[in-house]
Amino acid sequence: MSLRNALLAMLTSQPMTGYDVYKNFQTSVGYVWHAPDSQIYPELRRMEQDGLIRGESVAWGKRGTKKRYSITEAGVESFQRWLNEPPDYQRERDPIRLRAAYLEWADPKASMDFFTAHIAYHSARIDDWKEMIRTLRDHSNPTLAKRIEGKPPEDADRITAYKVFAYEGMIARARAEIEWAEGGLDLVGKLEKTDQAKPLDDPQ
Ligand code: VNL
Repeated sequence: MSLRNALLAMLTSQPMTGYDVYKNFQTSVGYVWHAPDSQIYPELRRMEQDGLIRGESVAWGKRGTKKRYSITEAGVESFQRWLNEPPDYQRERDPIRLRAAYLEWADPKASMDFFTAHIAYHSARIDDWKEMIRTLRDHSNPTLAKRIEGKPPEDADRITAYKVFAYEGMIARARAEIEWAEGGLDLVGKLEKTDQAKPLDDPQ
Protein backbone atom coordinates (compact mmCIF):
# COMPACT_ATOMS: atom_id res chain seq x y z
CA MET A 1 0.00 0.00 0.00
CA SER A 2 2.85 2.40 0.72
CA LEU A 3 4.32 2.03 -2.77
CA ARG A 4 0.92 2.93 -4.14
CA ASN A 5 0.85 6.09 -2.03
CA ALA A 6 4.40 6.99 -3.05
CA LEU A 7 3.37 6.66 -6.72
CA LEU A 8 0.22 8.70 -6.15
CA ALA A 9 2.47 11.34 -4.53
CA MET A 10 4.56 11.44 -7.74
CA LEU A 11 1.49 11.96 -9.89
CA THR A 12 0.23 14.81 -7.69
CA SER A 13 3.17 16.84 -9.06
CA GLN A 14 2.27 16.43 -12.77
CA PRO A 15 1.00 13.84 -15.29
CA MET A 16 3.84 11.57 -16.41
CA THR A 17 4.67 8.53 -18.49
CA GLY A 18 5.56 5.35 -16.65
CA TYR A 19 9.22 5.96 -17.38
CA ASP A 20 9.03 9.51 -16.04
CA VAL A 21 7.29 8.24 -12.90
CA TYR A 22 10.19 5.82 -12.48
CA LYS A 23 12.82 8.55 -13.10
CA ASN A 24 11.18 11.11 -10.82
CA PHE A 25 10.68 8.46 -8.17
CA GLN A 26 14.39 7.61 -8.05
CA THR A 27 15.36 11.24 -7.46
CA SER A 28 12.64 12.15 -4.96
CA VAL A 29 10.31 9.97 -2.95
CA GLY A 30 12.53 6.94 -3.65
CA TYR A 31 14.95 8.37 -1.07
CA VAL A 32 12.41 7.65 1.64
CA TRP A 33 10.60 4.71 -0.02
CA HIS A 34 12.98 2.61 -2.07
CA ALA A 35 11.38 0.65 -4.91
CA PRO A 36 12.89 -0.92 -8.06
CA ASP A 37 11.34 -0.51 -11.54
CA SER A 38 10.19 -4.14 -11.34
CA GLN A 39 7.71 -3.03 -8.66
CA ILE A 40 6.84 0.39 -10.07
CA TYR A 41 5.54 -0.58 -13.54
CA PRO A 42 3.22 -3.41 -12.43
CA GLU A 43 1.86 -1.25 -9.59
CA LEU A 44 1.07 1.58 -12.04
CA ARG A 45 -0.91 -0.93 -14.15
CA ARG A 46 -2.84 -2.12 -11.10
CA MET A 47 -3.53 1.48 -10.05
CA GLU A 48 -4.93 2.18 -13.51
CA GLN A 49 -7.17 -0.89 -13.26
CA ASP A 50 -8.34 0.33 -9.85
CA GLY A 51 -9.20 3.77 -11.29
CA LEU A 52 -6.66 5.72 -9.19
CA ILE A 53 -4.76 6.89 -12.25
CA ARG A 54 -5.75 7.24 -15.90
CA GLY A 55 -3.43 6.41 -18.78
CA GLU A 56 -3.90 8.21 -22.07
CA SER A 57 -1.95 7.79 -25.29
CA VAL A 58 0.14 10.78 -26.26
CA ALA A 59 2.22 11.23 -29.42
CA TRP A 60 5.81 10.10 -29.10
CA GLY A 61 8.46 10.50 -31.78
CA LYS A 62 7.44 10.39 -35.45
CA ARG A 63 4.58 7.91 -35.40
CA GLY A 64 4.71 6.34 -31.98
CA THR A 65 2.57 6.86 -28.89
CA LYS A 66 3.19 6.38 -25.23
CA LYS A 67 0.95 6.24 -22.22
CA ARG A 68 0.82 9.23 -19.93
CA TYR A 69 -0.66 8.74 -16.50
CA SER A 70 -2.59 11.35 -14.54
CA ILE A 71 -4.07 11.00 -11.09
CA THR A 72 -7.90 10.70 -11.08
CA GLU A 73 -10.30 12.20 -8.58
CA ALA A 74 -10.54 8.75 -6.95
CA GLY A 75 -6.74 8.74 -6.79
CA VAL A 76 -6.61 12.08 -5.01
CA GLU A 77 -9.33 10.91 -2.59
CA SER A 78 -7.44 7.70 -1.85
CA PHE A 79 -4.19 9.64 -1.29
CA GLN A 80 -5.87 12.11 1.07
CA ARG A 81 -7.74 9.35 2.94
CA TRP A 82 -4.37 7.74 3.65
CA LEU A 83 -2.84 11.05 4.80
CA ASN A 84 -5.76 11.71 7.15
CA GLU A 85 -5.65 8.24 8.73
CA PRO A 86 -3.78 7.44 11.95
CA PRO A 87 -0.34 5.95 11.18
CA ASP A 88 -0.08 2.24 10.66
CA TYR A 89 2.86 0.55 12.43
CA GLN A 90 4.49 -2.75 11.52
CA ARG A 91 6.00 -4.52 14.53
CA GLU A 92 9.79 -4.57 14.38
CA ARG A 93 11.73 -6.83 12.06
CA ASP A 94 15.15 -5.42 12.61
CA PRO A 95 18.01 -7.49 11.14
CA ILE A 96 20.67 -5.22 12.66
CA ARG A 97 19.43 -5.44 16.23
CA LEU A 98 18.71 -9.15 15.77
CA ARG A 99 22.33 -9.66 14.84
CA ALA A 100 23.65 -7.35 17.57
CA ALA A 101 21.81 -9.40 20.17
CA TYR A 102 23.95 -12.50 19.41
CA LEU A 103 27.41 -11.08 18.87
CA GLU A 104 28.78 -13.37 21.58
CA TRP A 105 28.77 -15.99 18.77
CA ALA A 106 30.66 -13.81 16.28
CA ASP A 107 34.37 -13.24 15.77
CA PRO A 108 35.26 -10.00 17.57
CA LYS A 109 36.86 -8.73 14.37
CA ALA A 110 33.62 -9.37 12.45
CA SER A 111 31.67 -7.56 15.16
CA MET A 112 33.94 -4.53 14.91
CA ASP A 113 33.56 -4.59 11.10
CA PHE A 114 29.79 -4.87 11.48
CA PHE A 115 29.57 -1.68 13.53
CA THR A 116 32.10 0.11 11.34
CA ALA A 117 30.05 -0.76 8.24
CA HIS A 118 26.89 0.45 9.99
CA ILE A 119 28.53 3.82 10.68
CA ALA A 120 29.77 4.12 7.08
CA TYR A 121 26.36 3.24 5.63
CA HIS A 122 24.44 5.76 7.70
CA SER A 123 27.07 8.48 7.20
CA ALA A 124 26.70 8.08 3.42
CA ARG A 125 22.91 8.25 3.67
CA ILE A 126 23.14 11.45 5.74
CA ASP A 127 25.26 13.02 2.98
CA ASP A 128 22.64 12.04 0.36
CA TRP A 129 19.78 13.44 2.43
CA LYS A 130 21.63 16.68 3.15
CA GLU A 131 22.15 17.09 -0.56
CA MET A 132 18.45 16.43 -1.16
CA ILE A 133 17.54 19.08 1.43
CA ARG A 134 19.78 21.52 -0.42
CA THR A 135 18.01 20.86 -3.75
CA LEU A 136 14.61 21.11 -2.07
CA ARG A 137 15.47 24.45 -0.46
CA ASP A 138 16.77 25.93 -3.71
CA HIS A 139 13.87 24.32 -5.65
CA SER A 140 16.25 22.63 -8.10
CA ASN A 141 14.86 19.13 -7.50
CA PRO A 142 12.92 18.46 -10.75
CA THR A 143 9.90 16.80 -9.11
CA LEU A 144 9.52 19.62 -6.60
CA ALA A 145 10.11 22.25 -9.29
CA LYS A 146 7.15 20.85 -11.30
CA ARG A 147 5.03 20.57 -8.18
CA ILE A 148 5.45 24.24 -7.25
CA GLU A 149 5.45 25.64 -10.79
CA GLY A 150 3.16 28.69 -10.97
CA LYS A 151 2.33 28.55 -7.24
CA PRO A 152 2.64 31.60 -4.99
CA PRO A 153 5.80 31.65 -2.83
CA GLU A 154 3.88 30.88 0.42
CA ASP A 155 2.53 27.67 -1.12
CA ALA A 156 5.94 26.74 -2.47
CA ASP A 157 7.46 27.28 0.99
CA ARG A 158 4.79 25.17 2.69
CA ILE A 159 5.16 22.33 0.16
CA THR A 160 8.94 22.43 0.51
CA ALA A 161 8.97 22.66 4.32
CA TYR A 162 7.22 19.29 4.79
CA LYS A 163 9.63 17.55 2.43
CA VAL A 164 12.65 19.05 4.16
CA PHE A 165 11.16 18.01 7.50
CA ALA A 166 10.83 14.39 6.30
CA TYR A 167 14.56 14.33 5.45
CA GLU A 168 15.45 15.93 8.77
CA GLY A 169 13.69 12.94 10.36
CA MET A 170 15.75 10.53 8.27
CA ILE A 171 18.96 12.34 9.27
CA ALA A 172 18.04 12.34 12.97
CA ARG A 173 17.43 8.60 12.82
CA ALA A 174 20.70 7.94 10.98
CA ARG A 175 22.62 9.99 13.58
CA ALA A 176 21.08 7.86 16.31
CA GLU A 177 22.20 4.73 14.40
CA ILE A 178 25.76 6.06 14.20
CA GLU A 179 25.84 6.86 17.90
CA TRP A 180 24.51 3.40 18.70
CA ALA A 181 27.12 1.71 16.49
CA GLU A 182 29.89 3.76 18.12
CA GLY A 183 28.63 2.38 21.41
CA GLY A 184 28.80 -1.06 19.80
CA LEU A 185 32.47 -0.58 18.95
CA ASP A 186 33.17 0.42 22.56
CA LEU A 187 31.23 -2.54 23.87
CA VAL A 188 33.00 -5.11 21.72
CA GLY A 189 36.32 -3.51 22.65
CA LYS A 190 35.47 -3.86 26.31
CA LEU A 191 33.95 -7.34 26.23
CA GLU A 192 36.25 -9.11 23.79
CA LYS A 193 39.78 -9.00 25.04
CA THR A 194 41.44 -9.80 21.75
CA ASP A 195 44.04 -7.86 19.83
CA GLN A 196 41.67 -6.99 16.99
CA ALA A 197 38.86 -5.84 19.23
CA LYS A 198 40.98 -3.89 21.67
CA PRO A 199 40.97 -0.16 20.97
CA LEU A 200 44.49 1.09 20.23
CA ASP A 201 44.48 3.47 23.18
CA ASP A 202 43.32 0.80 25.65
CA PRO A 203 46.05 0.80 28.35
CA GLN A 204 45.51 -2.87 29.27
C1 VNL B 1 9.45 15.47 -3.81
C2 VNL B 1 10.63 16.00 -4.31
C3 VNL B 1 9.52 14.54 -2.76
C4 VNL B 1 11.86 15.63 -3.78
C5 VNL B 1 10.74 14.18 -2.23
O1 VNL B 1 10.90 13.27 -1.23
C6 VNL B 1 11.91 14.71 -2.75
C7 VNL B 1 8.14 15.85 -4.37
C8 VNL B 1 9.81 12.93 -0.40
O2 VNL B 1 8.00 16.96 -4.86
O3 VNL B 1 7.26 14.98 -4.31
O4 VNL B 1 13.09 14.32 -2.23
